[in-house]
Amino acid sequence: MLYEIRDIPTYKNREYKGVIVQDPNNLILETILDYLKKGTVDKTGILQIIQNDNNELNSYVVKNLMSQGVICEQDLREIGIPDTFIDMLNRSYEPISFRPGGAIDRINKVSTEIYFWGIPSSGKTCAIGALLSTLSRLDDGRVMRKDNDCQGYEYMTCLSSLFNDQTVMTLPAGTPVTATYEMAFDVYDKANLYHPITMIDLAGELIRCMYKSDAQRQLNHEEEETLETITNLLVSQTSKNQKIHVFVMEYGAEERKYEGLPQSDYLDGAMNYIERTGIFRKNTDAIILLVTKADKAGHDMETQSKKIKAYIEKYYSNFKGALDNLCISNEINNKKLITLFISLGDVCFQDYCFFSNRHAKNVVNRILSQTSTIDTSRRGLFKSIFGK
Ligand SMILES: Nc1nc2c(ncn2[C@@H]2O[C@H](COP(=O)(O)OP(=O)(O)OP(=O)(O)O)[C@@H](O)[C@H]2O)c(=O)[nH]1
Ligand SMILES: [Mg+2]
Repeated sequence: MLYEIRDIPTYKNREYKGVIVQDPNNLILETILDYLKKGTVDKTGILQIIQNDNNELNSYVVKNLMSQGVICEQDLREIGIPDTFIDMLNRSYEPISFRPGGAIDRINKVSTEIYFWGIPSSGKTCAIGALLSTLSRLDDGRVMRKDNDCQGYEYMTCLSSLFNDQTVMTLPAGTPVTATYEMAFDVYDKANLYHPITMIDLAGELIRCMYKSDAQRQLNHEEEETLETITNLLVSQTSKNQKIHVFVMEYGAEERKYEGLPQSDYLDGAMNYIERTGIFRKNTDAIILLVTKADKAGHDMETQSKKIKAYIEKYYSNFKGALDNLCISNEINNKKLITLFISLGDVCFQDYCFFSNRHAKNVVNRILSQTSTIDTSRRGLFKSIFGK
């Protein structure tokens, strides 16, 4: 049963047993109720699934199982679900959806552009939220200033305030395929020295479009348009900006398949697609392999680090090897791929999170060490004009 439920796509409008699923939440719920009726699974079985992985079922399904009398609060308590998360089930919070941003045809800000690539639900938006939240609350004298005229200003502001250290909150919903958000800001090291940065959050569906395009499969009109937009952004002659590409890899998703293919095939597809645009050749400052959901690899960072290293070695050595080669052949970051990992803290029922910025702090510092700075002091201007 567990396998069958995992098989149902957890994102909208996808195929399941040859049918396009409009509402996967409901499909999962219906499947469980059907199994209960047939006796294929019982209450203990359901609780075991939740106990084995608190994120196997999402808040919608758990809430409905409760309202239908299949399980109750006490059952959840007994299998170790903290009260903070059980309390959330009693409130009517839905995952937050953002309005799709308007089209972006170019990045106007002179800045380091940071792109986040990864399959749907791999944790890109959450990772960006954790990074933005950390950046906006730096407590070491550095200050972040958001550009209020960028296309994704509202998105950036909402995301960074959503992730608040040591509080429980509801995570955002998936990014629609046509939505690309541009978030521009500066991080001031000192009054006159700052890092201008633009982060670009892409829908995971886009990576599927890249794969499909590579495999010469039919794209629908919406997909074609979105893919064209992003390709234009990447190859746009108007932007001479340096770029950082973050390949987001979800820990523990090696078996999850999208339209019959695993994460690695889509990541390969995206990498090949970007490589074909020629963008890696000259203006890439760094390629980062960011492993998300590190909490699934243990509690302390040392264990996580070890397990993640072994995980990449076991399931993604080809993909990592290809990224290593890109760094070597294009002389990116002294020919070195950067591998990092991140976790939001404690996540439960897929939608609730008790956020901690422990991991995000490391990632922020590493990213800032890779981005160029602008020095507007008199000495700095002198240096930039005369190169001394
Ligand atoms: N356990 C755990 N789960 C996480 C973490 N980060 C994200 N998730 C889960 O992954 C889900 C998807 O995260 P998103 O950030 O929306 O994924 P995305 O890559 O932006 O997905 P698309 O927008 O569809 O491409 C969240 O709703 C959480 O359930 C984490 O650090 N730990
Ligand atoms: Mg997203």
